[in-house]
Amino acid sequence: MTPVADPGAGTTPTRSPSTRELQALDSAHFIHPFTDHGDLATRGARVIERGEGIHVWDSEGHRLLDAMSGLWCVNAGYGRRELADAAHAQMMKLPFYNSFFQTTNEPAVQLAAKLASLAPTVDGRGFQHVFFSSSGSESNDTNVRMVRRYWDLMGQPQRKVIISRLNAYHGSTLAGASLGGMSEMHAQGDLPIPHIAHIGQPYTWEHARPGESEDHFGLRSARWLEEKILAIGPDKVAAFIAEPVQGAGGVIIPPATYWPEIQRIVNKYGILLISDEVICAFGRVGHWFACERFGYQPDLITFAKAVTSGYVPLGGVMVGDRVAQVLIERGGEFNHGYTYSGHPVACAVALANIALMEREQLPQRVKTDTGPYLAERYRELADHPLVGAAESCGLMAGLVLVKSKQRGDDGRMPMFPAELAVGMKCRAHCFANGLIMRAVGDRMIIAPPLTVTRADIDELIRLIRLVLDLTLAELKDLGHWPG
Ligand code: PXG
Repeated sequence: MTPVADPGAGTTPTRSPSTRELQALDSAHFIHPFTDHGDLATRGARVIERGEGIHVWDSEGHRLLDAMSGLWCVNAGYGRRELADAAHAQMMKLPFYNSFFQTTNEPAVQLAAKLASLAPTVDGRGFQHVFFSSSGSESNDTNVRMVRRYWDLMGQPQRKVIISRLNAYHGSTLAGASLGGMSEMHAQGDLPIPHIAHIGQPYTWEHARPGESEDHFGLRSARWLEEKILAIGPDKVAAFIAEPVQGAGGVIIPPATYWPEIQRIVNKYGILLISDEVICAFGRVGHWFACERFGYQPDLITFAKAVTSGYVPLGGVMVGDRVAQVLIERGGEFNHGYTYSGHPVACAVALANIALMEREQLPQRVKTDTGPYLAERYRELADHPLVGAAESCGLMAGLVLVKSKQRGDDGRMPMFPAELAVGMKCRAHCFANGLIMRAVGDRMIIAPPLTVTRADIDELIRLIRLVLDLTLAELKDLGHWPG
């Protein structure tokens, strides 16, 4: 570890701080996202020190298989020298210049053109333009402003409502958290802001009726959008926003019938469609942009995270021709932008990252090799006594921990009581056994780097089976099994 200044001993670098010292400094000064700091202070934060390939190491020397790609972003894996080289070269040439006041810079221009070439085109309609930000949240704020501006310019300023879904995650700014459908987020700070409405999510496990087919449920849940549009008044609805597969909500994969029906409905009422692909783009589900996989054509696509494989912050909005044409031809100045819109270093890293992904054919590999292989191996986990369902899409996957596989009178497998926090118990076994997996309630989810090999997937499945066994043993010890 690089020597840092000893706290309280002046500014001269002296020695490497111990894990305990870092934890104490962390507790004293660092407010973390989505964290209970009282709780964190009692246990001390885990200090992650370095990464290589699909692994990270903590400050105590433990190696962890990072099956979450950092936070759904390190798609190219850790330790990729060419990304660091691209940042270094660009920093030495031009570390920053803004793109306000009729100026631009080469990496931003090249990246915009590259992204336009990768975006899907259907019936001659595609994405020739990009707006840059530094995160997914900023990008979704941009979407709200852009959608409102579009409808103003179209002479329909009454179209203000953006419809989203419960359990969606669209970021943490006021607009992002409002668009999102997380009730714990809405409970803090008087959210959502006005003109946002929510419908249910297409989560078959939770919301399909007993005996209802996937296809039928897909159509029924898509029609919740039509019902909401009619309830609000079609002339007041501006847009619908959704993740192709809900990520933070627990890797909720919609039935195949869902997205085509959503497309039919937005077309019928002329409302804009925003595909929030902050997690799903850049190869995660086997395509550069996930809407291609699910067969729909959005007007705006939110991206961030894996555009740089998380090496530096960058986000943005792919602006479809329908919206771009109106903004450019009729809009004059759009009074919106960030200091770091089109940051040259972030854009240079993104270009190097996309070149790397093209060279290693990562989206293609996910589509034809590692994605299908993960699906096959992941499904096997459903034979574990704790697993009610195990499903995947590309390289994102979720499994449900259940109390019993015996279906109750309601036709469903019973779940553990929330207070038992079985998902968190399982997550603790993951960390203790060299695996990073996320728990969303009692859904355990993964999204490993796209560089994983079949052998890595075998190792991942072995570790997951191990932590499931350990979780089961703990539940038995606690007297909660059989449920
Ligand atoms: N949209 C989607 C679909 C996301 O997943 C954002 C927007 C916001 O991006 P920024 O860059 O502003 O964080 C995200 C972010 C989790 C988790 O617990 C997921 C995200 C962020 C933090 C935690 O799975 N996704």
